[in-house]
Amino acid sequence: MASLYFEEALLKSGWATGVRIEIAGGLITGVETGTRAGAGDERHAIGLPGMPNLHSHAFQRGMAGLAEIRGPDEDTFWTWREMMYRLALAMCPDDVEAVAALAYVEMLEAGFTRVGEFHYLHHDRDGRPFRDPAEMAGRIIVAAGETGIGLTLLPVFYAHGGFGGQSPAPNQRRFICDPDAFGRLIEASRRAALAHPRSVIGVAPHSLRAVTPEELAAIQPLAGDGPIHIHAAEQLREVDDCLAWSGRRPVEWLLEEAAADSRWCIVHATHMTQEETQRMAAAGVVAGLCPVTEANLGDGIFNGPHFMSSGGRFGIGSDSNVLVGVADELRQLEYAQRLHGRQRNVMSRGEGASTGRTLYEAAAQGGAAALGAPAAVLAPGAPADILSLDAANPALLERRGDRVLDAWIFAARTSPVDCVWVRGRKWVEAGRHPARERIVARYRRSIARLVAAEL
Ligand code: NGQ
Ligand code: ZN
Repeated sequence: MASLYFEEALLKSGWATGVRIEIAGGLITGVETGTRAGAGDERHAIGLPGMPNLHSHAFQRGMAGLAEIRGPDEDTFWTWREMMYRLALAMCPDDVEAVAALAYVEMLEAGFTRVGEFHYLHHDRDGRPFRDPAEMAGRIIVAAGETGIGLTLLPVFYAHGGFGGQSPAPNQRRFICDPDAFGRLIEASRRAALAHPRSVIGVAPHSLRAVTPEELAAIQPLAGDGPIHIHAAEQLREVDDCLAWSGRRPVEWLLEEAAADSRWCIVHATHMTQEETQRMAAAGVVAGLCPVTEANLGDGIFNGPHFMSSGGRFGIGSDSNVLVGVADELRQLEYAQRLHGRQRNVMSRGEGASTGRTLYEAAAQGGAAALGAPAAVLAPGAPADILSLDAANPALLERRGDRVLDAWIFAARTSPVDCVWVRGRKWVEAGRHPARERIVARYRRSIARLVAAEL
């Protein structure tokens, strides 16, 4: 048993001072407030629940910053995707493990304590399945285990290159399964995940572009009690193609035909009508918002005000991992809303409520739900997924309570994340992961080869 002492901490019931948190077996077993530190307590300034990262394609960290050069024609999401596919086609299992480990170190150092890995790079470079269908999934599991981040693995079902069962393109060959092969992949992934305790396995139909309604119905039960994630309505072209195919918009289609509910996470959900927004919120679907990537890819702006006023749930994801940061995602989310609506404090709960606090708590709750994980709160019975902030960071000086969150998210030049615990084990100290050096060195070898060969 260990105990942590925080001068102030954000508990389920709100901010408290003089907080002792007892931990045993990876869980929070006791929370005392208004108390002094005990002799053996490890002392910290500010305590927060760890943040779930509900949507990641870890391998894409390898191309971060490489797709910012203008091409011959208009640059779009679709031209970015061509470059992303070149990276995907170049990577061997060792590369995937090396790049994922770096991405997960960066996530932990940023304050993310669990990742939802939307994993679709299944097969060998020529498109042939590996002898072990979970060869690549296993590399994700090893990277998560090695770095300590909690894992919700979302093996992706991908069968088509466009709406209505179109054939996949040759450069999508590493992603493609039929429902039977996908069943074997899920089974093998479940076995491999036994190596990383408390990982959760869900199912991720890639998008309505990549699956038919029949396939969607066939794979859904493979999720068991786990979550179901899908990309939808990220780009206007996808909305138009979906309308042409079905007469309905992607989110509308998912709510009506797939009965998307609180087990579902719709990733992006960028382009929705007011009615879709309200219905998605009412259905309890979690919106998987990835504001930094959505800005980087030129996707559009989520209908934040209407979704929030309809009681919608959301979490944040670092998606392409072009830049990994808790504060970066939350700030970008709010700033896009401000620029769009020409207002301030758009995502705040209401008069007198801090925008930083509203964003942080909503994303922690929605993210945990979407990852099939226990609630992300500091309370007895919850996993001891915790982060501490450095109160000596200049941005945080003389800030207390909600103002700490506002300062971190909107005003800190350097990250104030100090220590990060996952299931009671400290994986980040003084802002650094202990294996960072070794993991960066391995990443450097992989990326040197990949850039020389393909990018
Ligand atoms: C992905 N990423 O699966 O990695 C997608 C791009 C697609 C984002 N949408 C590929 N951010 O949607 O076809
Ligand atoms: Zn994605």
